[in-house]
Amino acid sequence: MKLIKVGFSGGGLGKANGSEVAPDEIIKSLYDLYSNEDGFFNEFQIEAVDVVNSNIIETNKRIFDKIKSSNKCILLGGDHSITYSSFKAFVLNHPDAGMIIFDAHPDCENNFSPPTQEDYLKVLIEEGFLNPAKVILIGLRNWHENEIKYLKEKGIFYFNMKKMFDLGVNEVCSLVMERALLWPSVYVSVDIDVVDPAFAPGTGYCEPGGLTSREIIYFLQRIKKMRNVGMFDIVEVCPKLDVNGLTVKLAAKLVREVL
Ligand SMILES: [Mn+2]
Repeated sequence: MKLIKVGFSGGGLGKANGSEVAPDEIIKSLYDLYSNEDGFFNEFQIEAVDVVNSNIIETNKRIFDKIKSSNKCILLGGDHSITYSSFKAFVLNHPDAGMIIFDAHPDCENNFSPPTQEDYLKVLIEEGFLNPAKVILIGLRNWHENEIKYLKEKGIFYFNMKKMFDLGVNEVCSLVMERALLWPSVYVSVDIDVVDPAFAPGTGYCEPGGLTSREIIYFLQRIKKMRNVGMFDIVEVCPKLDVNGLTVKLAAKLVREVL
């Protein structure tokens, strides 16, 4: 599969500064993982979007053009704003696509144009690129009042961490897959802050009480087997905030498992 580096932190409101080097760091770590847990060494090719960190509009355009002409691929961010243009290009080639999103936050804060890392999801919905009935959010545990109102108003399906703990990861994963298998195609977005900072401290918005490393690996190992998954992104890794490279290594492991 193709890995596309998008080392862009300009949509990050300052909190993602440093995430522009994450794609290279993750790929370096990826070479230390000889196979996935099923024992396969799946090949990958590396490409990059030539980002302009001071210009979000130009960068969005370049992301869009790159993804538009790409088949199944994994995008390595960068801050979460990159998912905006990436999904827009994906849905152009995959009409009525839905999104499975792992994130500690709903990212539905404002309706900024171009969107930042805090509102890319709301803007995709408001601009009509994404049907809110085809969104599943997993791992939420910190939100603004207006965000939870928005989720409810739009009928967006979500599993916060409380519900996840009640139901168990296995059951939640089955429910997610049952629902998403009805969509024509699926874009999977992983904001690394869905993982507990004990396992993934290298990110701008640490939120205690998240998934363990094993739980996110479990989810992705099952979800990648869905026939309609067309694309993954992994965002918000910030190497300069990392501890012993744990977050970078986890991101590399997730890439290895979904390749
Ligand atoms: Mn996010």
